[in-house]
Amino acid sequence: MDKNKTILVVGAGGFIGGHMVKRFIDNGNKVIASDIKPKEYWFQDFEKSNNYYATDMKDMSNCMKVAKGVDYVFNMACNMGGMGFIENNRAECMQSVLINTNLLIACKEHEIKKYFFSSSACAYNISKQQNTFIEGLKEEDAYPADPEDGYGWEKLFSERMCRHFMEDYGIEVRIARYHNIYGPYGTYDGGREKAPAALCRKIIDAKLNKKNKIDVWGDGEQTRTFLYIDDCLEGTLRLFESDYSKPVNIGSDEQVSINQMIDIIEDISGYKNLKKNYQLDKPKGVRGRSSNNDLIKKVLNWSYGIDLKNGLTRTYGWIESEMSRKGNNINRFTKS
Ligand code: GKE
Repeated sequence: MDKNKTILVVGAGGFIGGHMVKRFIDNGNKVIASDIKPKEYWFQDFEKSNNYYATDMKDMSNCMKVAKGVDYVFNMACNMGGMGFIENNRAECMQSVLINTNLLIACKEHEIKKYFFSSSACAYNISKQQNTFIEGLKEEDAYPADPEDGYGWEKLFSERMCRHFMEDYGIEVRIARYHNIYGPYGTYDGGREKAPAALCRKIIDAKLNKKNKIDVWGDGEQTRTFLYIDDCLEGTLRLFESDYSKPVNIGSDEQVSINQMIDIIEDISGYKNLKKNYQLDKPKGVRGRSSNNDLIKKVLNWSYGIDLKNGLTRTYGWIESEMSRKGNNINRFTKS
């Protein structure tokens, strides 16, 4: 990334956005960071950061103000979380379309020439995800369209908004479909957490409080792949620097059941043979999901490198240190 470019990261107070801001600051870029959360609730704090805005980017006037004078825009912002959140907040999730649309209009008005949009595996047709251990989803599997209700439709619609702003106004867009990104400095409690962090938290809590059982949503046989944050960032920046403007998977193809992931986390914790209370009424999402990485390998000549055991070891260690430091009054936000 050219360090002379000024970069706007929207969603800078969140998990992936926070890591992205740090990466750009370390690279020497001037970073404009914005998030709807008040600054004290941002997941990471950037002492050296140049300019940040705690403002609602669903509002057009805020987009016009914050985007003025930047070279690149990274839209990492949406109201989202794991299945526990997106299944119960569909209208909220759909409103993220305002962020993407108003940001693209601001790019057009300010003649900003390059734009990244963080899409999601939830854009994929759910009928192709009804079994466990499915074939990896290829980019064309998003059509015919039948994405995750609410959140998935917003992502798919916003992908097309990006495409048409490129076709009609010449804004170079880059679009990644993220497959369940996890790692330190993410949410691990409070309802927005995804499975990797949630299950790390539950096992750490069981270990700290000498419990012999954890709650698991569904029957534990549902399968997923999970991508560690460092690979997510690397893939995103390589994609941004490439000349490929259609949606592309950024995910892992190391597909595991939730029960298998729990076994990995128990190995990491040393606290094993926990009983599992399977809560069949909890949000489950699709039965199976995995990323096919043929296209990203072809386009970028790159693939992820951190496997699930390695990524979970780092994530578990961070959550354990946070929980030990804060006791059980879990605070979802921390300073880097
Ligand atoms: N969140 C969570 N918490 N999930 C659990 C838990 C728990 O304590 N126990 C078991 N699970 C199961 C869920 O029922 C689901 O079947 C699976 O783990 C993964 O749940 P998840 O990580 O919350 O979210 P999903 O992979 O189903 O969907 C997420 O996909 C991402 C893109 O790959 C979405 O929620 C978005 O975060 C995003 O689109």
